[in-house]
Amino acid sequence: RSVNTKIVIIGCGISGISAAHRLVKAGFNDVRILEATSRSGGRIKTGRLGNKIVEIGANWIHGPCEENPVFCLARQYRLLDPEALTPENQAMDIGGHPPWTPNFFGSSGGKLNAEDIYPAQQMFLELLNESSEFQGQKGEPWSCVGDFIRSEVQQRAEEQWKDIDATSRSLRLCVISNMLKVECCVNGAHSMDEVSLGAFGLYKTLPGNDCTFPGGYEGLIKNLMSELPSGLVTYNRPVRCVHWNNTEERGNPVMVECDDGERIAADHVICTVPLGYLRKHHSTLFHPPLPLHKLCSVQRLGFGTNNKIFVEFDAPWWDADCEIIYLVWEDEDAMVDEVPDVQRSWIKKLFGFTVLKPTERYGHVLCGWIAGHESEYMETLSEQEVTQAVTQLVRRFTGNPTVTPKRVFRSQWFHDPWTCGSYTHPGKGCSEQDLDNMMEPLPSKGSQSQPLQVLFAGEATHPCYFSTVHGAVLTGWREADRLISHYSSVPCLEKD
Ligand code: 6YU
Repeated sequence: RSVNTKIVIIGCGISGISAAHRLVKAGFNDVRILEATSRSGGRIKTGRLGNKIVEIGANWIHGPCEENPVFCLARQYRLLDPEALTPENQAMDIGGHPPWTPNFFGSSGGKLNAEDIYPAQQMFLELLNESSEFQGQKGEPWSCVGDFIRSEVQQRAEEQWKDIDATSRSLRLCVISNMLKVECCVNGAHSMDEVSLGAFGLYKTLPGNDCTFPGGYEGLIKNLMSELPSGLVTYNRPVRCVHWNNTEERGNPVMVECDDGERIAADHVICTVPLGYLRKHHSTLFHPPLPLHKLCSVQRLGFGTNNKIFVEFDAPWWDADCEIIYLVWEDEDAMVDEVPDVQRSWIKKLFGFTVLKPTERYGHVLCGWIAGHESEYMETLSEQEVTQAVTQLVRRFTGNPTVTPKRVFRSQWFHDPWTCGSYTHPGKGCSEQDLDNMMEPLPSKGSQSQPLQVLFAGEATHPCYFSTVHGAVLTGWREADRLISHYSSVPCLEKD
């Protein structure tokens, strides 16, 4: 019944693929995906460091449980280690913070005593949980998570840490700076001062202890793609402009104009371009332009950068059971998550490393994490300059002047022209309404024109799982279902 309905999906990331999957299964047979690059997967991108598999983009299944579509698909395709499939793993409620075994190193060189660090970490985690409780209150009297955490730490330290000596107290405040930098990575934000306190609680976690894909995240993409009709995706075909409310093309309300000049008529377009791309190109990507309320939401939601720097060593300088390494700068007791002199000191923004496990599979490979403008600057440097900075950093924190990385490889998401950053966070002044506006189809409700001309999917359009792969999958399915139910409930609008 939907034979002649022309549907164009822009972007072959996981949300575009998920939408196509559902539409094809429901019987729509004129569905195509236009993808700017030569590959599928978008921000799911598996690469290699020597002969080791590394994730350049998405890393974990956050909250692998029955409700998580990525977990269910990965299980169906047999892409997971047995441990991730156990009921115990699915039931663990980690609240977004995996219980990794840490090592702490200080900038004066050498390991720090975990006992000296825990009180600060504990306080930080409590405050982070409290930050989620300001939902809908605009966060008053604080507008951002950074301000709230700083002011509360100051107050609580006076009460709870009054009997400790000045040096230990200063170290704890330096730990707070480190934790703020961790959160910048988690949120994909330059600073926690750019993350709305009132909207921080919008993000929801699922139960389950985060797991990885032993054969690479792209295995998920390959399996999904193999179930789509061949030729459904056109690669190297960037879309330049979506002409909606189009009166030129008789019968088809939308006309998609590609960079190479090709014009494709459609009844519906599902746009899945990343928020970073949308923020940069909205004025040329839509004609007529996006309605003002939608545009304001595109600007209010945040989209920052989080990059990885993989570093391989011949031998470990961390403990055998260590899963995460924190680097604490002992001159940062002002609770800062921004580096003042980016060009000279960008590396100070790197909070530390996660350890790639198991060792039998990966050898001694660390994944460094760096967010914000410092991360964007890092992208402009040569691989050699990055290697030099990382080498100096590790030598300083270990106090060992001979440690030398064997290989270094970093991601560059900000300069990826089709992504322009990493993922979405609730920017300052943002509310639930902004995410609702993001997913609202064009034309807006109440218009006399043909409905559902342009639909919006992609991680930035999920009301509570933005910034994740499972969020992206659900938005693709949501927009496919919107069209499926439109054609099943309004038969008079069918074109055949
Ligand atoms: C997750 C994880 N993870 C690390 C890093 C990154 C991301 N995420 P896509 O971009 O995939 O597809 C769009 C396509 O459109 C693309 O192919 C383009 O080429 C194409 N396109 C663009 N313009 C076009 C044009 N004009 N014409 C045609 N085509 C065009 N998610 O679940 N676990 O561990 C991580 C991580 C470094 C960069 C991640 C993770 C995010 C996911 O990768 C991402 O959401 C989805 O892949 C997006 O799919 P898509 O289809 O929407 O877009 C308050 C509070 C919040 C706290 N948040 C905490 C959550 C933690 C998030 N953590 C992420 C962490 C990591 C480490």
